[in-house]
Amino acid sequence: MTRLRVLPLLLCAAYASSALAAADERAGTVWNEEVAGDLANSGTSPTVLALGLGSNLLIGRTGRTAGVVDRDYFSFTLPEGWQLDTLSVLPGTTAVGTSGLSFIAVQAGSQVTVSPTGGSAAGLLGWMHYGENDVGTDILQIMGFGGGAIGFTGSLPAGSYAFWIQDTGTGVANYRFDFGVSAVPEPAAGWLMLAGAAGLLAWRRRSA
Ligand SMILES: [Ca+2]
Repeated sequence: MTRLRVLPLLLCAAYASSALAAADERAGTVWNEEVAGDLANSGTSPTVLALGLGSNLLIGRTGRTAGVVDRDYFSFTLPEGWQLDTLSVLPGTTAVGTSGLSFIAVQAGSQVTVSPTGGSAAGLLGWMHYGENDVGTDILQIMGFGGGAIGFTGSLPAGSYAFWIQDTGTGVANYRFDFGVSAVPEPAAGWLMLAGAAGLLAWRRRSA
């Protein structure tokens, strides 16, 4: 009887510890324009970023100075077994112009080929207008509902993605984003969890 009680608990503990180990791999700051310089201004040759599992901070600025809009383009590739779960707007994010909103978009692949002045979202995976009111919000799913875009729901799976950020208002708009990347639960871990849950259920039935 003792073995039956302990086994499911051990299985659950094993699953929990593997999940915690994955969460511990926090990547930190992936790009800070103040330190690393301005992100690429061209969608077809974006700055290539290397994201890690966990938190990936992106700090930069856009806006219009002396009549020139500073557009920021970057891309990254999520290897097999990884996914992008969240895109959080962090404190320090500001927008300029009359709308008080900046623009962020994502296109599948390693380039943004959609024209920044074309006025059409066709070809984009998703987009959104964000501002100070979105601080503390995970906007990934909202981007997936961007009108005129291909759209997506849930996490973005393994693959390459190119992002485009801009604020065409006059002045400097700061942005701070956190890209939350996780490892897709391995089938083995899933089976382990199911086995643990089944064992627990059997144990509770026996107890009752
Ligand atoms: Ca910039």
